[in-house]
Amino acid sequence: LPPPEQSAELDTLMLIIKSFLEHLEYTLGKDKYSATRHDIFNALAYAVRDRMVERWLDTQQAYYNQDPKRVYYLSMEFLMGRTLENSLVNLGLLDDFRDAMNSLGFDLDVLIDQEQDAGLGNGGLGRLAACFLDSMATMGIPGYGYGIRYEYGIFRQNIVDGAQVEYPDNWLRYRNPWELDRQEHLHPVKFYGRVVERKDAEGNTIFAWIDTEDVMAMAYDTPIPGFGTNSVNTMRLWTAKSSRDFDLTFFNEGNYIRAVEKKMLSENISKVLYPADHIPEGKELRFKQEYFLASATIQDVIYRFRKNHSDLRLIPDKVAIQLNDTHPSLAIPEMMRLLMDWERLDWDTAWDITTRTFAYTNHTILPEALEKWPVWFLEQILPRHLQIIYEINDRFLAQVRLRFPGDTGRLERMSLVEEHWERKIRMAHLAIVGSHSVNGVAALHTDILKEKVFTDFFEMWPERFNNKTNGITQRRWLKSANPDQAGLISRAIGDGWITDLDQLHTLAELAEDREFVHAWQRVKQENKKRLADYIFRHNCIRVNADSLFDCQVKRIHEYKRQLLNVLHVITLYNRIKADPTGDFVPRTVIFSGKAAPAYALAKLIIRLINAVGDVVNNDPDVGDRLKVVFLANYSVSLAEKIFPAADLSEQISTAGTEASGTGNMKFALNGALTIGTLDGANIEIMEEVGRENIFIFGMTAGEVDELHRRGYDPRDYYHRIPELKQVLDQIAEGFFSPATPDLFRPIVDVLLNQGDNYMLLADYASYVACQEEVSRLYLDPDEWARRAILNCAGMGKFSSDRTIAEYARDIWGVEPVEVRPVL
Ligand code: 26R
Repeated sequence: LPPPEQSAELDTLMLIIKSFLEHLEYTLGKDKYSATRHDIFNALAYAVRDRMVERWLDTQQAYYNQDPKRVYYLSMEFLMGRTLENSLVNLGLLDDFRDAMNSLGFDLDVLIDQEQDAGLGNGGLGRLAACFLDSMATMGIPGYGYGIRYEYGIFRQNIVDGAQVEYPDNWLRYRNPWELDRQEHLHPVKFYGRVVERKDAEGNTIFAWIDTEDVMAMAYDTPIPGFGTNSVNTMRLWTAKSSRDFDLTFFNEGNYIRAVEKKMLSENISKVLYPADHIPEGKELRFKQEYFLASATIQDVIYRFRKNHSDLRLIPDKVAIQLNDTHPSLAIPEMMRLLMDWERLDWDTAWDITTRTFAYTNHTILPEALEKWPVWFLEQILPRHLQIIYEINDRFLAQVRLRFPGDTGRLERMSLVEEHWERKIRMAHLAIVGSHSVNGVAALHTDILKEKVFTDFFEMWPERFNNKTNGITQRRWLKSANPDQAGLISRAIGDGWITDLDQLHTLAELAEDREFVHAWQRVKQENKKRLADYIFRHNCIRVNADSLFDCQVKRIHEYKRQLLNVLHVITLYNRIKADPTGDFVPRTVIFSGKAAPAYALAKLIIRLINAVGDVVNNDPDVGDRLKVVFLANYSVSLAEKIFPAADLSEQISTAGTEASGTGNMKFALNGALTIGTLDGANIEIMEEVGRENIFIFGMTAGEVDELHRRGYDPRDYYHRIPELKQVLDQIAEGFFSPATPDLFRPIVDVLLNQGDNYMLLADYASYVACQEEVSRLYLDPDEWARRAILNCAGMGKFSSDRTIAEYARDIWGVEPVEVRPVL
């Protein structure tokens, strides 16, 4: 770089161009003849990264010098999506880079749209982690994301003959320009082996975990720039590298190929993200991944702490560790192991440090999604940790016995060990006992944790339980994803909302302003046209951009009830067929979402959606009054195209099952109205936007419980509601699958003969009636827009900035650090 006097004179534009060209030539070794589109993207990305690195180093230096308390966010998933546009937005360089690339003959928007998503997550939990990183950086909170650098992220979903087909997501193929490998940050992670007891010089017992197979964890760092600040935080992802020990043990045996094979196998740990979402996997490799993250991270945390401190008892004053669900909860026994076996602290001291450092967030109450690992996994793979977990359990149960003498049922319920025919460790119990804070992710969810899922623990430690309602970052989900709506808002109320979302409240006054309302409608219309184009290009379906865009986008799961939506679609279809010349409010029903590859029923639901689409979309009686679209490969970048174009947001889970939801917030922020149940954060959205500005239907969580208690028979509804019966009979009898009439029978079977666990039939009538209200309102575009504006105006609470401020204050005890640029 030229000296500062000179660089100040050089036009910003010229500097960007120079930097881009230098990277193309010297980093990538390409010229204008040989550069591929990937080279162009990568050269651009490096030019952007350079502009983060200085602030990054300044930030890390400031943290080192000021030595504030730091937060470590441990997560098996970080669903980051694309990085280029977000970095430019947060650095305030979007326009400069657009101009610079323009002058070279490139369209920045095309380059932005060319980036591969970093899809290192399944859904809500992983995307929440990504939003939290953005908020921590923006607010200047010294936070680190720690995770795994999977070589393959969430699978790519293709739709072939209506069915989901999975392909590997080889996201690193054209290199990842955002990361820096840190060859020097290496930690050994041990597996297998055995534990022996020895005596030290003073006669104390020491536990040695020996004869282990070690894998090295190597760090890759990605800068996380805050918006409009000098703070740039770090996301550190671990990759598995074979250790030299493999060479020693196996190469000495003289079998070269077997030795190389062993080395390769050890690197499999970070190969692939498990695509399970809410469905149990129970696989040894997944268990190893979880320990790999836990061990490498805790070693790193202690190493960083030790750079400034010698007294380990100060760890809780300088370190907060947040567990994103139980997936990284082996970090608790790992911390105990390191403090005792390596640092030689006694149990009580180590336990005090550990519990004051850890905090646990629960993200689901579905029983099948609560992690339990077979004891024999630990016996074989982590024998020392099993000892420690047993000791934690013994001491814990002794406490329970003191508090609740004679209550053996309680002991059984609370034990970390589930004693069935296969003994298992209950990871949530471990996380609760080893933490000082347990939180749910929406008010209702936290209440359910206290009153139903972890009642015994709540009775023992009520002060440990707290709520942190989820949030989303408005930088990505409004400013970048929906620049036209963002621009309209900023022209009307200024751009303070970008870092203070509560300022959207001011929009409420404009909901009555004719000019603003019309501008709002034009923005939505343009967004819908863009999505209609996308649909035509990808699905060859022409949709009416004036129709109501009715969207349900999220993982496919029975509890989220995409099926209920399908039942409504078929009902509409039948109504049109029964009265082909009748007046119907035109709708385009859009679905998108992946099913876990092993979740047969979820995959069948995808086939049903596409089969219904085939019938509906090709029926001349229907015309453009109803279309059904399934958009393949739902991802962060596809979501960024859907939310801005949505009129209606479907949030229709059975009350009491969706912990929070975050898509619900993204839709409302982008001016969609919600049709939803009183579940998760929907309840809080209703409180913010007003009961009259949201479409609520169905049973409450209490009523769901009550109906279960009374005895629920879905067939009552089937026999009582003729339209419902017609729809179910059509599905069962092959109306949508004439070539294979029995194809969808299992779906109807689940609803009628297997108990309809998520009570679709009980909510059907109320849902259909509510959808009629939706259609009626859509006939009044100004009233619709007024309510949409009020929804957007009410979204202030749902910024992840608010969520993070609450974690920082109530759980972590951390404060923002001011980062002055070092000259
Ligand atoms: C262990 C394995 C089976 C597994 C279970 C569940 C793996 C992944 C999950 C995903 C869960 C934890 C999840 O993503 N939960 C979602 O978290 C979001 C963020 O808090 C919530 O908004 C959303 O309601 C919830 O389903």
